[in-house]
Amino acid sequence: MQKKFYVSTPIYYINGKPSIGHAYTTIIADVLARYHRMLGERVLFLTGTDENSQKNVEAAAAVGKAGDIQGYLDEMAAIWERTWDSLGLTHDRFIRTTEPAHRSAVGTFWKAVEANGDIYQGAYEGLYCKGCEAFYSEADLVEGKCPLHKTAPETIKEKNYFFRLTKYRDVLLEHIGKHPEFIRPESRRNEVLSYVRDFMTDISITRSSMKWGIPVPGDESQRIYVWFDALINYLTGAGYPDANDWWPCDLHLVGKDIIKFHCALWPAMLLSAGLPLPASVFAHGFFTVNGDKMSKSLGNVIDPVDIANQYDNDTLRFFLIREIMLGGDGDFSEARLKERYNGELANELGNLVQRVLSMTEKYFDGRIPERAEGFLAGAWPAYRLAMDEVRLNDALDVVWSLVRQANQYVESQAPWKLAKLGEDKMLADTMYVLLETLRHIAWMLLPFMPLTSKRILQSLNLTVADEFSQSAESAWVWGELTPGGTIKKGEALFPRKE
Ligand code: ME8
Repeated sequence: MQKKFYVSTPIYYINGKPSIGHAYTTIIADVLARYHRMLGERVLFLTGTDENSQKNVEAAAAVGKAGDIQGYLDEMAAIWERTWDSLGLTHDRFIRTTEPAHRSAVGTFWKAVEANGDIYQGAYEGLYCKGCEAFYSEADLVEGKCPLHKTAPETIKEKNYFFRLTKYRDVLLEHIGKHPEFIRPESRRNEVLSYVRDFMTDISITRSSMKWGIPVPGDESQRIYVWFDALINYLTGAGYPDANDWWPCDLHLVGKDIIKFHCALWPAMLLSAGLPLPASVFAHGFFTVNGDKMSKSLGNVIDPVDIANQYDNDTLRFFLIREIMLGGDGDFSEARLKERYNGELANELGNLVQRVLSMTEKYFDGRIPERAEGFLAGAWPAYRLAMDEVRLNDALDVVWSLVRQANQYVESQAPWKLAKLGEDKMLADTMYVLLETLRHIAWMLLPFMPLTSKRILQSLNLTVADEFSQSAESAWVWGELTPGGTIKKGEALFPRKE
C-alpha cells in the first residue's frame, strides 16, 4: 500500500502579514512534503490561519473594521495564502478556523471530551497575556511583564469551563518517555517533561468576556479558548470527524515557542477524545534579524516576498535552511544571504553546471558520452537518512559536498588538458561522470530548490514533473543518464550579485 505522510505547520495569527519567521516553518514543511512526494508517498501538507484570536479582533478594530471582523479576516487570510502561493509552496490544504467545517469539528470534539468527564465548571482568576493568548503565573513574569511581549498581563476573573489536563499527566510522561521521536529535537523533550511533571495544571478552556470565537456547545454565553480551538485544526484539516487514514499526523512542525501546547495540551486533548496521538512534533528554533529580535516595534520584520523578489524563491529556501541549524536558534542577515548566494550558489553550484555543460558542448558537440563509473558512493543513503530524521542541514551538506567534489574533479582531471593531449577516452569518462553527477545533484535538490532542480534536469534534456505521484527511486541509480543524448546549455543559474 502507498505510504502516507501528513505534515502540518502552526496555523498563524493574521493580525499582520507573514514574516520571514512564518515563512521559515512553512518552507521547511514544503521541503519535507516535496521529499515525501518524491519518495512516491501520498502527502497531506496542511497550513492555515488561526482566526478566533482576540488579537485578530483588535487588529480589525485598529484599521476601522470592528464592525466587520470576518471581512478583515477574509482579506488577511487572502494575503497569507497569496504569500505562500507566490513563494511556490505546495500545501494541499489551507485551513481557516472560521470555516464552518472547523467550527463543527470543534463542536464534535468538545462533546467527546465532555462525554469523557474532562470538562468542569469553575471560577477563574489569572494573569492573561493577549499576545500569547495564555495565562501566566507571577513567577513566569519578568519585572511584572510577559517575557515574550514585554507587556503587563491583564487580570481576568470569570466563570469558565476547565479541562482536566492533570488527569493525563502520568500517561503523557509515560508516552514521552517511551517514544523519543514524539518530541524532537531531544533538547526540547526535557523542557516539556519538566513542565508536565512539575507545573502543569488544569486549564480554563473558555472565556465569558469574549464575543469572538466558537461558542461552547450548549452554553452560548462562553467562547472556546483560542488554543483549544486552534489545535483541533490538525484534525479538521485531515477530515475529522469523518473516518480517514490521514490521522494520526506524522509530523507537526512548530517553533519552540509553542511546544507546550503541542506536546502537553494537544496530546491530552486527543487522549480525552479517544484519538491516537501524532507520531512526532518537531520544534525548530527562533532566529533574530541582524542580531536583533524581529518585532513590529523595532520595525525590522522581514517580508519573505521582498527577499524572494530580490533573489528568487529557491535562494530564499536554500538560505534559510543552510544558514540556520534546524532545531537551534540562528540569525538572518542580508549580508550573509548575499555571501552564500555569490559563494555557494553562483561560484559553486552555478559555475559547476555552467562549466560542465560548456565543456560538453565544446568537446562533444553537446552529446552525452559513453557511461563511466563515478564517485557517488554513499551519498544517497546519507541524504535519505538525514531527510528521514529531519536533519535538513545535513542533507544539504551531502549535496554540497558532491558539488565541491565535482568542482575539484574538474580541476584535477583538467578536461582542457586531456583534450590537448588527445586523451579521448579519459575526457569522455570525465565528462560522463560530471554530467551524471549533475543529474544526481538535481534530484537531491528537488525538495530544497525545485526550480533549480528542474532547470538542471532540463539542461540535461530530462523532463520532470513538479509533483511526483510515483517513486523516483529508479532515477537515483548511477548510469541512468543515456549516452548519445544532447544537453541544452541555458542561462547562468545564479548570476553574481555585486
Ligand atoms: O503561535 N523564528 O501563531 P503565530 C522562527 N496561532 N520561527 C518563527 C519566528 C522567528 N523569528 N517568528 C514566527 C501561533 N515564527 C498560534 C499557533 S497552532 C495550533 C497555533 C513561526 O502567528 C514559528 O513557527 O504567533 C512559530 O511557532 C510560529 O511562527 C508562531 O506563529
